[in-house]
Amino acid sequence: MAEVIRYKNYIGGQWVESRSGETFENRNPANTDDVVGIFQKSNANDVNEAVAAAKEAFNKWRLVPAPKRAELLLRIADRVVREKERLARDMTREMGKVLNETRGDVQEAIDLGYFMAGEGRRLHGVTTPSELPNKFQMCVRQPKGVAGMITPWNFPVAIPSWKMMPALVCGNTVVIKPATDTPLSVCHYVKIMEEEGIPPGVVNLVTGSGGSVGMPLMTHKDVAVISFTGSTEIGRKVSEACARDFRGCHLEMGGKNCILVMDDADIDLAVDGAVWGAFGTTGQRCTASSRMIVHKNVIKEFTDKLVARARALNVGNGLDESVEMGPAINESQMNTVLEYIEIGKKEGARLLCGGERLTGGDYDKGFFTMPTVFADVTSDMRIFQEEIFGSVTSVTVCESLEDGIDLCNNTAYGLSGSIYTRDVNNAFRAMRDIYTGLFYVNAPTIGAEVHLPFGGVKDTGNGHREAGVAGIDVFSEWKSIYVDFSGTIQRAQIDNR
Ligand code: UN1
Repeated sequence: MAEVIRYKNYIGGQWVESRSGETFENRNPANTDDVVGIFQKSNANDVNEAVAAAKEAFNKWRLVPAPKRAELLLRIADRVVREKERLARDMTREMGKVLNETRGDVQEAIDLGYFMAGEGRRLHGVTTPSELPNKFQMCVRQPKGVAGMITPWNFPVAIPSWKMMPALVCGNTVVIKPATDTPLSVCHYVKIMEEEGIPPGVVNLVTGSGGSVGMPLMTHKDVAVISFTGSTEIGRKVSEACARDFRGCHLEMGGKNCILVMDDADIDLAVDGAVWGAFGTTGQRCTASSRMIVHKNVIKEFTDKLVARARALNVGNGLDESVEMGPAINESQMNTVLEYIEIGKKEGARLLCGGERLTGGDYDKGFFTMPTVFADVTSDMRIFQEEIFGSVTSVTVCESLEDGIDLCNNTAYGLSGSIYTRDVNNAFRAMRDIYTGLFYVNAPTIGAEVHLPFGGVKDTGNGHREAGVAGIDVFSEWKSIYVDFSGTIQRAQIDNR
């Protein structure tokens, strides 16, 4: 057996052990015999050191011209291109999703790196005339300072890149706490940044739990902004912790995303989308298609085809290229999924396929659940309302477009939605009336690209977006600058009236 590597924190340009003297082990969710690595079980002392290093580094980094900062991001992205396969393989080992998807995850970090590198030569603000003579005015973006990041396990490098790249290009310094289930990908990413020349203290990495690392980070007086992706339950705590000190706070939380299938849709295409949207990443995306709202005229055909496809999915270790769906991230997540399946059955939903843990042979070494489809799901059921984050989807009948739109909107969340239809009128009504931050026509609810804003409404977010130019807003403050070159006192709103 290969020796298990011990990974360290990265603070002030040094790889260091935690002050706690403790570590934790991380295992492959598809094969728990495979130890992915040993990581630092950090605490508030480590966070304090990382924030102090970031605060000091900010003094210089903020003055590096943005196009120069961008050149470094470009080099990092180029390097990630060269390391893509290694990063993807290790990500499959630590997270479980299949290789093609981890390659996509790494690609998303590359795309975002390139995009933000381009933004370094823009970082546009508005220049606008004054109401007074001989006066000039403009808006510039200023970095906020130390940016704290708490990232999830389902996109181990893509989501860290969505936060780190815009923060860095704006001139902020970073302290990142990756998910306890997936610290390895961020360790690799930060190592690449170090090797490509990120100055000491500009990026700091502290591994460990939400309670011991996340909490001290989000309550630290020297942290200017927190960017968090995770559950709505934890997001509420982050929001409260930041609110006390008016700390900037960007939250990206749960989803209960719908695919609305109309009776004029290409049903085979809709089924393709449903299978990918529901079972891609084992359903562990905030954008996963967890509710199919299907017109009564086509519900039988759609459901029969969906179930046949779900039953045929090849579930297993994502390192095997023929596998289509990997395991749940850990035992507790698997148990949550199995509990929701029991809840669905008790509520009277009809289980059409799946519904159990996969066992026997290699399955016993991982946390595998079957692709599961429930029918006869109604809007009062918990499996219709609550985010499951696993290989479970539900089918609900609708009578009409209006009824379908109402059902889609009947949730506390508002991340992603989709409609399958050939009728342009239906498509435009759904685009307008389904209340989400992302929307797709004739495609499932997953698959956002990095140059458009990503995020949601209602309990999914708190009004911010990441990725796209909008992602820069989280990490910069507007400063409006007025230059009066008249040589006289000029009173706005008074002297020109
Ligand atoms: C997530 O759902 O947790 O849009 C992130 C997508 C990916 C990112 C998803 N590009 O599905």
